Amino acid sequence: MRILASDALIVIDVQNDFCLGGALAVADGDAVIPVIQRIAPLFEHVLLTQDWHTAGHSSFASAHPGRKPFEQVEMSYGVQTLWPDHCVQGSRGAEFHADLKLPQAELVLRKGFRPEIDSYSAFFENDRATATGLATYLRERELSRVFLAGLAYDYCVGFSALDARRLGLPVVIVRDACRGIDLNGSAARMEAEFASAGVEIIDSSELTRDA
Ligand code: VGL
Ligand code: ZN
Repeated sequence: MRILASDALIVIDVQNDFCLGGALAVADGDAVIPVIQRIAPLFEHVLLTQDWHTAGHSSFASAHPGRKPFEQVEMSYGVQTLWPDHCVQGSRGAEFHADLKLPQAELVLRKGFRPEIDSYSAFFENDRATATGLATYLRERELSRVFLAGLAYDYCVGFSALDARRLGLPVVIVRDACRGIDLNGSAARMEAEFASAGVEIIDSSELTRDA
């Protein structure tokens, strides 16, 4: 697959808390880093997202007395899974993993900073309506196709992919550059949605730079 000047690689949430030893560690999460380091130079445009929660964020189980991580609660905007405290603004866990070295990244998009609402997707918060600004950013920069890599495959990567499709953007997920949480079948559910939404899934070995 040839990469074009109008393509953006969006690296989702490769932060300490989602990696080995982190507060919400994704199994084998660190394994995405060498793959991302290998493919990033093929892209003219690299963008990063950073999960960036307030202390005591409403997506944290600790903010809901009697509730535990990975349970679900009903919020004003629908069902929300509760997570361990993670990616608190300014914490070490919120920092990008030290082995992720992408100084060429043109944008760091922070999300999940509103105390009352979570944001898995890089495009819309979990009400699926509050915009992060990324859609407008891509449009103004004439970046018309997105490649996704990072963590977690079945949450932030997946929601970003589905929202991009909703916006009419072609989406390619680089599968081996992602790892998932797979909570109660979330990965299979997400993949069924990828299929009906037309999200393309490739292996990093399929990527080649346009000559
Ligand atoms: C994520 C759960 C909570 C992710 C972020 O990056 O996939 N998952 N916050
Ligand atoms: Zn989060």
